[in-house]
Amino acid sequence: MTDTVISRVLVRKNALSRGASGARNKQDERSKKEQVIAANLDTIFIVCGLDRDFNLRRIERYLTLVYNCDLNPVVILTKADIHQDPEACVGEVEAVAMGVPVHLVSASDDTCLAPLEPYLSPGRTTAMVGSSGVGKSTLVNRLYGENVQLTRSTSIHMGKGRHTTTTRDLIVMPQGGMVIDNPGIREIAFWELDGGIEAAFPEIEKFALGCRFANCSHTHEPGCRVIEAVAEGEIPRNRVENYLKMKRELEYLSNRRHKSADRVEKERWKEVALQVKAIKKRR
Ligand SMILES: Nc1nc2c(ncn2[C@@H]2O[C@H](COP(=O)(O)OP(=O)(O)OP(=O)(O)O)[C@@H](O)[C@H]2O)c(=O)[nH]1
Ligand SMILES: [Mg+2]
Ligand SMILES: [Zn+2]
Repeated sequence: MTDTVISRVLVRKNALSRGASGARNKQDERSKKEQVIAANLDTIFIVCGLDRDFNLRRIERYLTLVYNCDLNPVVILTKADIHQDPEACVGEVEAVAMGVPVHLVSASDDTCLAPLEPYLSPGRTTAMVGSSGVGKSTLVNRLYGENVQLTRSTSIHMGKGRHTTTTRDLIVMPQGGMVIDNPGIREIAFWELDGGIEAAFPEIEKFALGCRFANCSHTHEPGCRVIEAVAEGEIPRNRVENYLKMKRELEYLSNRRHKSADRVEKERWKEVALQVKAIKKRR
């Protein structure tokens, strides 16, 4: 144990939250528990490897999560050295992450780190999220200039598919800023419903304004501008599918939470009614 004294607790300005993990396929359980990954953040690095990890739909999901928490995402594509055309991947990500900075990181090139320096300036806090093995800790070490975090290559005795980072670590960087290295995220469960979908899919929201029905579900309705846009190749079909899937999921979560809030309220009044009855009886 180290001798550490908490001298002051800062007010939480913002937080990156997700639904509690470990409740796979149990939406009900998951929707009851919030897991705060980190708080008081300036930037979220969504770290993806340009290997089998590369997946635009997953990036859209991360963006929705980050926007739901009203935070600023930056996409970091690692392992550019093992991809034949990393620039093409940057283009693909930029097409689904409108206006979000996208940076390439390659093990064989240190100049790629320079564009990341502004995120590390004094007073700034950046949290890293991404699957296990994408190179979050490797990136922390390279930015730090020293091996402060254990990485998969330095822990050779570890079995495949295991998480190398198992704790959430806040690292004060030599640049003056702070970086939070996280264990790999296996499942991006949502917690908040707060405009993330609209922010992550601005062009779909714009097309939706042209739908005939205000409550159009963009699945079968006549006069649906979104369905039209897909047919005309203006939006990729799988992007719309992902959008609809996440929208349903978030609405389900929100409904569930509101329903349980209603139930709590009802039970409270039931309790009050019983007390009133008891008082009346005593008289
Ligand atoms: N070729 C190549 N390999 C990389 C790069 N970045 C990281 N790696 C390798 O990817 C493996 C995983 O890196 P880590 O930094 O441990 O990954 P992590 O994201 O921290 O993983 P968890 O802690 O399990 O979440 C290691 O073997 C790294 O050497 C890169 O840019 N290029
Ligand atoms: Mg790690
Ligand atoms: Zn529609």
